[in-house]
Amino acid sequence: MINDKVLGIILGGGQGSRLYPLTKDRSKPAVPIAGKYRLVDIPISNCINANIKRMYVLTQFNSASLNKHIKNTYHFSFFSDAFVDVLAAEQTMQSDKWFQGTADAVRQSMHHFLQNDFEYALILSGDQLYNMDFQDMIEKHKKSNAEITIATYPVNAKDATSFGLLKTNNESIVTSFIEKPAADLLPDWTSQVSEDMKKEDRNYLASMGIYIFNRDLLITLMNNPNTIDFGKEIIPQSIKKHKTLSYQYEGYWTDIGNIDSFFEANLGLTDDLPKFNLYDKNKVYTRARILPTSKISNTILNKTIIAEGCIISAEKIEKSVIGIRSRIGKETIVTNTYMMGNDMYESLEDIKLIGIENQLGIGDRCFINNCIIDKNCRIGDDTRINGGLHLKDTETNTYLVKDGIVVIKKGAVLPKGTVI
Ligand code: ADQ
Ligand code: ADP
Repeated sequence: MINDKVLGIILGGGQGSRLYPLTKDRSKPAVPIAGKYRLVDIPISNCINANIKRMYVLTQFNSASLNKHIKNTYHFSFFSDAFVDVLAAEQTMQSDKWFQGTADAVRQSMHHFLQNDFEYALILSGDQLYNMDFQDMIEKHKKSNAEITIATYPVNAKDATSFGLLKTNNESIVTSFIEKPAADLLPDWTSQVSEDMKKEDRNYLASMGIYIFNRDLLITLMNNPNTIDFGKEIIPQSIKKHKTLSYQYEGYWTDIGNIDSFFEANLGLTDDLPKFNLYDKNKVYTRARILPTSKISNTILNKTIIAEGCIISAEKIEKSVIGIRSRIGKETIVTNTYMMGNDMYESLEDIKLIGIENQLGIGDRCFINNCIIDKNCRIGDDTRINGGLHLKDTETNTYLVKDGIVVIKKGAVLPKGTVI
């Protein structure tokens, strides 16, 4: 089968500064999403669903939670050659530098990749939410005899400047490419798109940052140490020399690279018909935890996702995602919030020792709106957090406000009666 010849390479993230403070203590691929998953589960699951079972996750720094998650989640049969390996920027005899960019990350890891038998490298971004059929993309790549294939997505003029844009000929072969053009250059970059896309004014063809490279070409390209990024150098320099196919995708796809888009993507899962469907025959894999079911008393729930192992006595939870092992106290109202949950339960003895008012989770009579609560937070009774654009961007030891969204930092303790 063709996909036995594919190696998945997941770009797990640079400094992750756009997702700070969620990336303060963990690498970007380990950031929790959708109540029970990690960011890295999305590209890995897309690969597994396409029968691509050998993957590397490249990350700028190693974090205990990423390694633990990968180790505990992706164990394959003894008889299989499948694996998911994390490669963190490392010092070697050749290089003492962190990954300088996406191509540099791949270059510095080539010696690991080349230990495998593969014909195609599928290079993926680690911070996108989507469900794409890589099998079809690989088949089209092979059939067209391309050396590179770029997955592409029609976008509107407002979004177009944030992406690499390309133009193709009638055979979907890429003829020109520009990385994140200035707005005044946009009129030159419209493309032929389907009638449906035209109706939505999505007339620009954006690179999704998802690439297939033939093995030999990737080796050649990586031999040039002056190229740092795929978008800035490799792709623009390659299209004239190497046949590059555009593989157009029109399903749901979103970048979750900053706090605002991360928040929207999570809350979007609570829609009646979410654009990203977790209830699909294509599974999204994550760690199989042995957790009890959630226990809920006296709570009005509306458009809310609740993961396993929660103990909830709130008055109301609306348009929110409540992660594993969350605890929410009596008469509390939670709206438009992503609560990541907890890594552990506390015993009654623990709680007695630290004081009932300091236990994990959200206390009684709280009001929480427009908020991301990272793992293992302790939010005291009568706390009021009302996020929104009336709040200025700011940061304290326990929280950060970005674009009106209040992010409570991992492990933060908010004393009783805190007001934000
Ligand atoms: P960007 O997303 O802006 O544009 P970039 O910041 O290079 O590109 O990130 C691509 C992916 O690689 C992200 O998942 C990121 O986390 C990861 N990454 C970045 N630096 C890394 C490093 N040093 N080590 C490991 N991983 C790293 C790219 C393309 C555009 C395209 C968009 C689509 O350059 O042409 O339109 O993706 O989102
Ligand atoms: P997840 O359950 O989201 O996959 P992790 O595996 O990162 O999260 O974290 C759960 C882990 O937290 C447990 O496996 C355990 O090792 C660790 N843990 C358990 N008790 C505590 C504690 N009291 N403080 C911090 N971490 C703990």
